[in-house]
Amino acid sequence: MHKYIPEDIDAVETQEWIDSFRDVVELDGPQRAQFVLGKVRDYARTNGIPFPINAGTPYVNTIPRDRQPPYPGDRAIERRLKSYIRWNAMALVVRGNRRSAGIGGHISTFASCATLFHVGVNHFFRPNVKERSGDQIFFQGHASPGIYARAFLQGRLSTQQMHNFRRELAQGGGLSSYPHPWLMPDFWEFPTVSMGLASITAIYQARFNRYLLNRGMADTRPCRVWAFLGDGEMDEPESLGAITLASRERLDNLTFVVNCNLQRLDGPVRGNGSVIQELEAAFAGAGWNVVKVITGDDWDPLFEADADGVLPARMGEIVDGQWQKYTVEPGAYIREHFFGTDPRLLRLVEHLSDKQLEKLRLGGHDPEKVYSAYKAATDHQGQPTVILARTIKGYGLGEAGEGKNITHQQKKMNDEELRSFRDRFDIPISDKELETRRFIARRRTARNIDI
Ligand SMILES: Cc1ncc(C[n+]2csc(CCOP(=O)(O)OP(=O)(O)O)c2C)c(N)n1
Repeated sequence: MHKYIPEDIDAVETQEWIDSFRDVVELDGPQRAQFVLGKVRDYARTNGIPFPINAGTPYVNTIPRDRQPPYPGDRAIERRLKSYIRWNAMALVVRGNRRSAGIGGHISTFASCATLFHVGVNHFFRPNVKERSGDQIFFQGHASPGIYARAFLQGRLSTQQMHNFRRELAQGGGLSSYPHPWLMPDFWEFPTVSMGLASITAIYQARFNRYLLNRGMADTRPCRVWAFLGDGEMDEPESLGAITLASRERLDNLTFVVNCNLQRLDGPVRGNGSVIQELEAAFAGAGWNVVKVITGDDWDPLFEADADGVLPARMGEIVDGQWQKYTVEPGAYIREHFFGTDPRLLRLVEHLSDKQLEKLRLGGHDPEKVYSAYKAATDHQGQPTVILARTIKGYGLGEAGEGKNITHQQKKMNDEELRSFRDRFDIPISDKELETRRFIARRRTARNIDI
């Protein structure tokens, strides 16, 4: 970002270099081209010409559309279930705070990582069964309402427990604020909410699994360790403190998923920079396999129509504070300020309405992009993988906080905000029922509704 780019003092010579390089690619293939470029770089370095290490790649998806595997699930059913879980997670916090203001809880973190979580549970995470050990998952601590919401829909938690979120000692039992096996031994496997714990513990867990295997003590081959982490959380010293250990030990049984909503507790993670590019450089430099999931399927046709490569270049210019601004502004603003800097960019979106521009989906909210990244991570051998997924904090909350600085602390929603949340995710709750902020349950009970 904002690197110093010297002026091109001889454009003809520059073009000749590019033409020769293209010839090598076309005639001898990409491997030979990489080899030649490597030789030029080595020549520069051994002759004292500074050649900075650059672990960054353009600000686009690592996996292009034509390399995406087919999605194995039923998107419509999955979306329906995910929407109900979104609703229950929101209702858990909002109801709690109506009963007792200040009881706390977080809506926006799970709202941002719901798709990251659901693609995992629907297609990747394997439970412990008699014949083999299962996967070990470190959940992003502030997303706990979403995990409870799913367990409730499955019938694993009672309505009473849901009513008593953050009131474990209340009559009938309750739910702890955050993941902790000491507080809820039959539910949580790992404590995570003190930020930085999940990352370093996940690395040592993956390493310990290898230790058990290598000494013939347990067959841990089927176990994969997944850690869901916040982008702000990556600033804790423990988060990056052991990442070279993971690559040195070739822990390909380990996947990090960083929920890059670009926000932390009360503001941007990197207002004037790019946290995704920074993390990519840190992890790639430490020897990890890095998979970036930046844009969703709405963007694919734009990239494909962009013959001059102006779109990736423009994306690379935008700092995170500005991305956040696009999240809270209407489509007309995005057209003027993002696409409006070059007529070629404007032409790419002339067929889209302002509303469509506003809704251009990001990668971390697109199940197919997320599935591709998880598949690439689980297939990859010899290195741990980090997935950097671009999301929006408070996704779906609209005026109640989507992408706003206050969203982390949002615990209340008025009737109007609830109505738009319900409509956006097609939740089967009538206007009358909105008032009660009911949970959606598997079976009809006195206080909940059926699905
Ligand atoms: C060690 C530690 N310091 C501070 C906090 C308080 N805290 C809770 S959430 C949060 C911000 C989380 O930001 P991020 O990791 O980006 O996750 P997000 O909720 O935005 O997805 C902070 C600072 C904490 N939980 N742990």
